[in-house]
Amino acid sequence: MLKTALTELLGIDHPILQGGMAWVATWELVVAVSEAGGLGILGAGNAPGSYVGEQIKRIKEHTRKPYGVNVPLFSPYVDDVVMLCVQERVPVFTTGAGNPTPYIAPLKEAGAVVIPVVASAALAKRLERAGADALIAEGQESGGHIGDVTTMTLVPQVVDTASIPVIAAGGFADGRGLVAALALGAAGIQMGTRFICTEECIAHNNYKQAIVRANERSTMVTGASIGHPVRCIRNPMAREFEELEKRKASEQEIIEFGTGRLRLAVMEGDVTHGSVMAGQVAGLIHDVIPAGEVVRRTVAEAEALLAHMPSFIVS
Ligand code: TUI
Repeated sequence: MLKTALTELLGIDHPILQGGMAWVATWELVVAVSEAGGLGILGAGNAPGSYVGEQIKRIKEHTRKPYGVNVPLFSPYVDDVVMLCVQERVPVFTTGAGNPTPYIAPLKEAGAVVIPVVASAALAKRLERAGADALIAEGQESGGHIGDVTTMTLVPQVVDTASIPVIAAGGFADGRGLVAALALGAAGIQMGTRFICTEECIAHNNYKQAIVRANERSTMVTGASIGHPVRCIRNPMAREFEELEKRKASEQEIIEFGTGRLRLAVMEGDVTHGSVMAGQVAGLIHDVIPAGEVVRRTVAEAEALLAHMPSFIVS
């Protein structure tokens, strides 16, 4: 077992969070990860409160372990989702793609542990002052909406800035990554892409296989020209997106082109016209296994590596 400031803060067995991915991180995956001793996180995405409420109900029916809910701050339903999480006493709340300051106090008053995702040390500092309980420092290797700093450089700079626990995200899929994150001063990791390739994840099998087939150069970033950089697998959709951006199509045209693409890939399995969001770590993922196995494998690898580390020191 690995005990860190994160396992203590959340009351979980292993310092592993499952990213709260829109459309992908539904109650089935959340329950599997939390039951395995990690923290499963529901992805609210752009969904309304009614959907999120139904998902929370299912989670509560299937596990008594801690779990989380993530909301990207550009969702039109942020206020509803936050209110619902307050009412439902959701134990952990994570945010992405923006500054969650106004939501921190109400969530904390309801007893939630609030963990924003940050892509810069500057925002990390501001959010610690605003009352965040921990921070997820996410590098540009991640899938989906990203910042522009690498995980390797962002994590230690956030660690140096903040005195609350830091969780490293972006580029993690195994125990080697977990040990590296601990070495950078993080108290744990969050994995997204790795948890898509699990039996409990409801993403279409075509989506999972696109990740299994990918190598380290299979992803690219779309949407940077309109301020929404999103990392996804390089497919015909992503190339067409790139062409639109190159010929400086209007923001409205680009938004219209991108709308609904993630749902198309995740739910319909259309990995040609859909947006297959995935991190650069996709090339490290070769199988679809139970989510609990991801947690157990990652911890076992990390423990073996850590036990071996003292042998590098010679006197
Ligand atoms: O949120 C994410 N990743 C996401 S959200 C998402 S949903 C979506 N659906 C369809 C199309 C596009 C997106 C897919 N992937 N990750 C967390 C994250 N947050 N990464 C980077 C950031 C971030 C960036 C800037 C956090 C804060 C921030 O602050 C800017 C500011 O306001 O200071």
